[in-house]
Amino acid sequence: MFQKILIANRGEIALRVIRACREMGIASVAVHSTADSDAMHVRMADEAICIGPPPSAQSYLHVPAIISACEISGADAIHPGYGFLSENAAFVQVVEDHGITFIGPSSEHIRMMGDKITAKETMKALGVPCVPGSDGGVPDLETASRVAEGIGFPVIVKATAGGGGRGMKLARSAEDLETAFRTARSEAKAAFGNDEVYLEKYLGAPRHIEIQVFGDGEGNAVHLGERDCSLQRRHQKVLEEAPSPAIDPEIRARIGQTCAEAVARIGYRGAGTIEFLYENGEFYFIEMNTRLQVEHPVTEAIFGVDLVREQIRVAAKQPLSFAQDDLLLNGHAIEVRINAERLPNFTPCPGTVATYHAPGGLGVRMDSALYSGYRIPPYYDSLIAKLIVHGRDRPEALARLNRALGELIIDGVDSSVPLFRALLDEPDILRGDYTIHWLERFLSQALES
Ligand code: MV4
Repeated sequence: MFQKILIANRGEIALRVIRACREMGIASVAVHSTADSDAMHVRMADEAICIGPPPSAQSYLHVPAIISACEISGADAIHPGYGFLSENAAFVQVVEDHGITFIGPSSEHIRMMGDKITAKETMKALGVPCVPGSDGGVPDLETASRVAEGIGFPVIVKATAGGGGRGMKLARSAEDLETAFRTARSEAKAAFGNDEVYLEKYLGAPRHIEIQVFGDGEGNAVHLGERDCSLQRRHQKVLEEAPSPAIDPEIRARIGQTCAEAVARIGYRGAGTIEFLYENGEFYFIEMNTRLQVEHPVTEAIFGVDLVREQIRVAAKQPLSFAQDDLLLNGHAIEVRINAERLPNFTPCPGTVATYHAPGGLGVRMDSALYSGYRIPPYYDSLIAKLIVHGRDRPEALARLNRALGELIIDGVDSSVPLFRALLDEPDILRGDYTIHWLERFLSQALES
């Protein structure tokens, strides 16, 4: 097992990893920018090293600084958290070239899933159901037209280097295709330096359902059910829950087994998330994320596992501490992402938190790096807390969320908490009746009235 792990991240996810290290008897090293000298992850880790000025490109994304911090501290492994360098295959290669273990999948698997065309071809060959569309890349408008006529409009043009909603263009009919194709290509070229695009049938009102998988890198893998992440605004998730209100145990077992078998067959190591659109009872693969996700705590709550501990175990070549049959789904969990943002426009709202008081009690987990008097720097993501509630069933989890939001105090900065209180008044939310378009529609109606 590792002696010392460096955490190449900040905020609540850095604390999450430090906590797992401490329970495993592993020393932790925080890295931080000069803007984060007073951050909680710096205080909570066993050691801390300043790696650069505030901009991420010169600190949390600066590979030589992070490798140097590893060598200075003598850390034998790096946990990347989410975001930043977590899905950067070139970084993983550099880490391994320095004899340091990257806590995550191989650089080959990260690269494979980072290219969305390769990811889709791989998943299709492994028997994972995919959205109907082009076979691989679409080189020109003529090919795009032929593929679109074959699958029928509407179609969506996606950048192979994109993902997470970046580099997508919708064509509702044949008249839209030329513009969609050309703008998708030129935007992809500008954003990613890669203009390769592919085509898919556009699904009108799906849910976003993702399957949590975990591989040991030796050809064994399990699934931990799904999370429903349909409630999003501008491709930012707002509320996630597990299990999905739309999925029953038979459907879960079937898609879960398909996903676990797929990652087992490629020898995948660590935590992974296979994203699907789910419409009319069918799953359609869209992307795979090769990292721990922000919303992993809802899965931890219903399965009673520690996913970060498992990541560390398999990185150290230890076996998974559970088999598929050990994983029993218990109850219901909901996470809300609390951002330092001002409604109704979600304007980032950094500043000083005068008073912070976290909710507690049965079935309540607050993952946050906040404290009273903390100055939220303006340079990074606006996520300041994740509130995760667990109950025996969905109504109990909803009641607990409402109760916990009532206990929470964040004074001094605006936050997205009022949005969650409003959501808990919506019959559709209480019934679990929503698609990927529900939240944007709700917000535009709220602004009208
Ligand atoms: C789609 C789609 C409809 N049809 N693909 C957006 C993020 C990226 N991961 C994939 N996305 C979509 N792909 C097809 N063939 C609709 C979306 C989409 C979406 C997906 C998940 C959650 C929220 C979304 C909001 C708008 C569009």
